[in-house]
Amino acid sequence: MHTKHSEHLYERAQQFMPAGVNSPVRAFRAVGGTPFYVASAKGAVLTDADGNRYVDYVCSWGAIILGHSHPTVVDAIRAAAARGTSYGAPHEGEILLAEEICRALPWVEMLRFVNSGTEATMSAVRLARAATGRPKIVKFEGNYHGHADHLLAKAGSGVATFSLPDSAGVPAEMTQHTLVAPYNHAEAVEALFREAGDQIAAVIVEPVAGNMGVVPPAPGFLQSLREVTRRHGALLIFDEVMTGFRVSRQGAAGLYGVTPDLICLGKVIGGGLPVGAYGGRRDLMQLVAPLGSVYQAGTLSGNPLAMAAGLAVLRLLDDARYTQLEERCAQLHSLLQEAVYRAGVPAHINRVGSMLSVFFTECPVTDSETAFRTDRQMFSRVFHAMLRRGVFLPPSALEAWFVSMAHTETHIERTARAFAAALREAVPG
Ligand code: HOZ
Repeated sequence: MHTKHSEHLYERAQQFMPAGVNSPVRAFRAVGGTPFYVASAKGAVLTDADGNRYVDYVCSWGAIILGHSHPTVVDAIRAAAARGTSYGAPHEGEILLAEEICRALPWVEMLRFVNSGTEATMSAVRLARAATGRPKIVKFEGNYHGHADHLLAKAGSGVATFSLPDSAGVPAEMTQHTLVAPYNHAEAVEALFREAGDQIAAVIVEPVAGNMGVVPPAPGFLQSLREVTRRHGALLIFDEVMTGFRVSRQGAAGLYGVTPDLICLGKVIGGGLPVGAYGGRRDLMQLVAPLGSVYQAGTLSGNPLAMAAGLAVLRLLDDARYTQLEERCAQLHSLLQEAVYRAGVPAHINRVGSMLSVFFTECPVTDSETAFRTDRQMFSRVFHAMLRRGVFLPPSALEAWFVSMAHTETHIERTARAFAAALREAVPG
């Protein structure tokens, strides 16, 4: 396997960008080795600068659901670009995407487009604080809501991957109003509300955790959050940046039948272009400037290319496609399960729809404590053994694998064969 060109690009990149990347996990520090540099992507396959091809389970961290370079999406972006790449003024494309999202998620009565998931969660929290007149928020250990100061407390994703306490540069005052509970522990949330209920503006949660690997909500957990927030006059915010339009057309809220007050979206709704959105109840969204006094703005918000790409994707996401995706992922799940069983390797596979994680551990993974106790060195060995066999997994044990609608049975079977061989190679001794 030739890696000369990627290695050279990595050398160059490190001179100009920290660790040669624009987002930490991409640098492979959690698994070791040198990241490859992507030359192109089509369907389920990435091609690197040396011409190596990989079946892709990163899928732009979930943003790519139809597969890379889907012709309808590429045409939509091309057509939009010909009409101008950014206006800083309203345009019909924003309305079309907003209508499509609100039709699919009826509890989203109004929304505001932003440029990333980080902006969406940051703005939703500001709105919740303004609506309730309360300062505190509750978040969960191992949930990651982007890199806003007040949300970097016991965060998942890169923060957890590198075992960072949180982040340098965040004064303690910034997180003084952030209360943290263990994920899936409803009684811990009750206790926080008993202590400070009249100070809590909102509970923000990944309804399916995807940033400590995939951890599904325990039965009744989301319902309990709905109930406790209502009882105390606080808001419930679902961070569905990963799960929105991915775990079902109605995201996790639809899948589990729990309606939040506010929702944060990103990834899939931008069709692979930078986008985010926050939305929900009309009375809350009417507090956003210029209707209300909650200030939030952005030059590239509602960008015409991102709107066009997102709309093209959402219009193609019909029930038949979700059913097929579910079948593919169930097939992948059972083949991976069979491989770990045959290899006699202790492992637990968590899956919700097209998000899954293989944890090398004896115990079921239900929260950050159990996720952080898994064998990450084993994961790193499997990661590299898979890479050598042409399969690209997320370069961290604490991230989700994403499957797209372009993954065929052949890709899945090939992945399973590579996984079985990778396990044989990775088991010590
Ligand atoms: N922390 C992001 C996934 N949970 C990774 C984003 C990226 O590297 O693109």
